[in-house]
Amino acid sequence: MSEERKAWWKEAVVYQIYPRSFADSNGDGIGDLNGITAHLDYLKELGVDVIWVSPIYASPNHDNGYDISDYRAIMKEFGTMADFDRMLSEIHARGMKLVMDLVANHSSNEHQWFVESRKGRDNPYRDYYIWRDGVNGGPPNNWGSCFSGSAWEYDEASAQYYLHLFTKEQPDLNWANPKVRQSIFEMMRWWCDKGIDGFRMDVIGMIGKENFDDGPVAPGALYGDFSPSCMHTEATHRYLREMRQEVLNRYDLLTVGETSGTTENALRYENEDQSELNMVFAFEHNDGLNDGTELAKWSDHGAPLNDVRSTLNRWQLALQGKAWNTVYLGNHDQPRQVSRYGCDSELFRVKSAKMLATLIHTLRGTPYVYQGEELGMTNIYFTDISQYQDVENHNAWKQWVESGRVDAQDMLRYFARISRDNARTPMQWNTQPNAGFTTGTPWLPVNKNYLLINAEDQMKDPDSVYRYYQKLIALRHAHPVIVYGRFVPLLEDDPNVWAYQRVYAGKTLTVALNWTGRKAPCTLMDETAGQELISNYPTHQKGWLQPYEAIVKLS
Ligand code: TEU
Ligand code: CA
Repeated sequence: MSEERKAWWKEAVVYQIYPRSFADSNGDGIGDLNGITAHLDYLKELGVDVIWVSPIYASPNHDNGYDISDYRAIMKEFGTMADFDRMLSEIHARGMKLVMDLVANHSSNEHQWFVESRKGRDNPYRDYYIWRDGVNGGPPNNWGSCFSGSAWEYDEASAQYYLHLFTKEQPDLNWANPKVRQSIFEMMRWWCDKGIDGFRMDVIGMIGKENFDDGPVAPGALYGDFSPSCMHTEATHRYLREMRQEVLNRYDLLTVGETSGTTENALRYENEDQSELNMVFAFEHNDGLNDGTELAKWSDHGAPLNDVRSTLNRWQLALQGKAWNTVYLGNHDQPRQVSRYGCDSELFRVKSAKMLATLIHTLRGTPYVYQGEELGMTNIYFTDISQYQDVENHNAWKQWVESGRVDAQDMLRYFARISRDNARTPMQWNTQPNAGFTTGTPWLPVNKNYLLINAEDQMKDPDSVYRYYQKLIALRHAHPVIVYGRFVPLLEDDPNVWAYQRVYAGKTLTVALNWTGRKAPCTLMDETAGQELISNYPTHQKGWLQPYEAIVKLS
């Protein structure tokens, strides 16, 4: 196998900031850019190389900034362009880089393009969006939106429907129109010329709509699946190659696509010839855990070792030597990783958070750390629908509970397990009121466990989850085998232990992780020679891995 090509974005660790929940500098309860700037030393000390900031553009916030009304303006609540410029220069001054979120499959319905487009069939911006006539008094086809309901919204004035794969306030842009592509590319160059270092591309695998045929209807589903017409189409690949020519090739960027899909899909976006993107986010280990029906996300499904390991090992092997992986368990769309994959009870929270950290920092690929994960922050476990802010929960509640299709208590249990709001509660900085996130009223409540879990305490404690992340990140920077090593799975059938090696330039890294809260029989590490690089236990037991124990050795 050929040796990995070197690149700064392979060696980097990325830290994701969800700005609304990171740090509020002016007491309005909403995180902002000056709040980020004020905490850059914290991130520098953690050791991360790149900050990916979720959308900070002007937005009416139907989907917390993933509905953009002006791509060249900063959201009022987050500050001003001057604040942005200062944040960027302070990030660069510390030797870190900034990746922006590019949300261009859709805009906000308040974007000037859509305001124009909606004015009528003859408007010059009509074709910036996807308008169709209805069929038999109903929508143009049977597609459902990702956030419940039909993917089509009827517009009385022009007697046509427009497409929205997310909320109706997020109309899909018409990438088939060259003017749309030029407008987006021009905007991207504008940000690159300001000095940003990359893009995380929101649902980029959906930009090319191939046709508008009805989609297959899964058992129990209310709508058809748009995927065959909208996901990973040839058109999408054409647009991305054009984007590469028109924008990406002109700068030295980190590009990561949010695409979902299979390893085969991924290999088309991210290839070593770099004709499209550097890497993509896989969804299979997260969203693939459910049973594939429309209600899928709303279930009691757990995260057994066998499912997660077989999926991630397969992704490791499929991309090896051909493309680059992302490695992540949590983000702003997923619940807290320690609650989902580890154990958030006091007994095992710290141990399991460190075990999961070991996994994401030692698999092959660029690790993505989601804010608060480095503290072992947990789900919030709301108990009432009124506590949720996320539009996804409210829409699902209407579609399934208010219609009598799903029991309210069941749905609340599913939400508590998987709702996106679990990861969106404010960052826990210290033991001050509201965990030091704000002096006002936070837009989403702070998790009550902040007296136990907060940054200030953890920075003082050499044994904290934060210090463990810091050590893992430093190890990545010190040992090329962690970045460039070939992935070799071990003990693939072990019921408790996830183990693998990484091999590079005469060095071997061996990793063993007990995925369970029980002692697990395991002799691998006893038999492995070499220096221990990191572990979440001070001592080991011969023949066993202790609950959630993680050991990494270098030989
Ligand atoms: O998410 C796209 C997406 O398909 C999922 O992550 C989805 O939000 C989630 O699984 C719902 O169950 C991106 C953004 O990350 C997300 O925050 C936005 O809401 C969405 O696109 C629309 O822009
Ligand atoms: Ca604020």
